Amino acid sequence: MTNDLFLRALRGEVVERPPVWIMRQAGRYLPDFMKLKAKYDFFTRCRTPELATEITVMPIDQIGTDAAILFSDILVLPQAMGLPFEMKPGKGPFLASPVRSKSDAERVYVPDVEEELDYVMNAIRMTKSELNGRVPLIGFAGSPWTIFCYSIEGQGSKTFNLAKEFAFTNPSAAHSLLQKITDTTIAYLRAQIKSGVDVVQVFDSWGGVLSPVDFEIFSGQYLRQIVEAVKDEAPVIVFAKGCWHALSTLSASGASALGLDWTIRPEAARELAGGDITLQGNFDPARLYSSAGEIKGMVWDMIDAFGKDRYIVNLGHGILPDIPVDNVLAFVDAVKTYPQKP
Ligand code: 1CP
Repeated sequence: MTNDLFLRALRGEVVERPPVWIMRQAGRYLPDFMKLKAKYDFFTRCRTPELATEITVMPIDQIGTDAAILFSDILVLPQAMGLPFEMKPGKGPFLASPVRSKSDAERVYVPDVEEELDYVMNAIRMTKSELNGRVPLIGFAGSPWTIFCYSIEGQGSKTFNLAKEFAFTNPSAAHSLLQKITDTTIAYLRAQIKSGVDVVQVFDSWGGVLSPVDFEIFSGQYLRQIVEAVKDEAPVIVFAKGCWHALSTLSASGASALGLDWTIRPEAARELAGGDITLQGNFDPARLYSSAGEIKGMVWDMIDAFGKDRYIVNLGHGILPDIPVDNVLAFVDAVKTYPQKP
């Protein structure tokens, strides 16, 4: 690997500077991505290895991040489990017949992921060959709770109250569905690793809608099953947005790193997560609207606060679609020019 900074930071080694990548870097704001988006619908971009590869490698060539993340979506997994999600342009995921009853949940099945999601594996192999060892490739999946949220709700939501209602009033059906999603996710991440990804990240984008007690019941235990099953095959990063209360339990899960959103101070996150684990984050995505000079100052302060070791610079959530490319370059450049302290 020509640039293995990201892998070394995940192992907790002393590094010359922290690595940087950006959640959702493989889409959204790059003009060349917009051109492909105008030509091909979302799942065509995911299912065509040439397109997924081109989009994945784009930020490596144009932005210079230290890791690539495969262009795909967390919802390809429930699609393979019999939930035919569509992507509505400008709106996001949509499932015409969401899971609303025990019998709906029973119809969801554990597929053969290597067969059903072979296009993901083909995209990984093609991307690895195109990257040619320049930077590591990150594979990913949604957390069982987050996939459950979309499967019940059928679309995005600010609160996911329908998903919570289902979980709280049908706990046994909810747990059997969460377990099927967990089993599929483990097989899926293992298949991604076998196809060549160097690291995997699990996105619990909606763990933060749960109370700390319910998080443990409906999300934490499934996240831990995944980490346990995968950690000996590749480093695992767990990003549980809005779940600072779970940092200490997640830190004991065997994950190599924990992702953080922007609402927590670096010092507090270090204290909650404990000594050895690598932390990743947590620049407010909207702070990329600031000037290049301000971005640089804030990034340097952030690295000072986390410390340059056991740390991966990232945003606290996905990049916003209208961030000017020059500001993204300023963010990455700030990390690369971070002054070494004696
Ligand atoms: O046509 C388009 O381009 C639609 C926009 C888009 C893109 C570029 C969606 C729809 N998904 C993606 C790609 C994607 N999604 C990646 C690829 C890598 C990258 O861009 O860097 C990744 C890692 C995801 C993960 C994802 N999808 C998450 C977890 C991360 C997060 O942001 O919290 C979630 C929650 C989704 C669901 C999803 N897919 C797309 C949208 C608009 C949404 C969110 C819907 C909502 O508001 O709830």
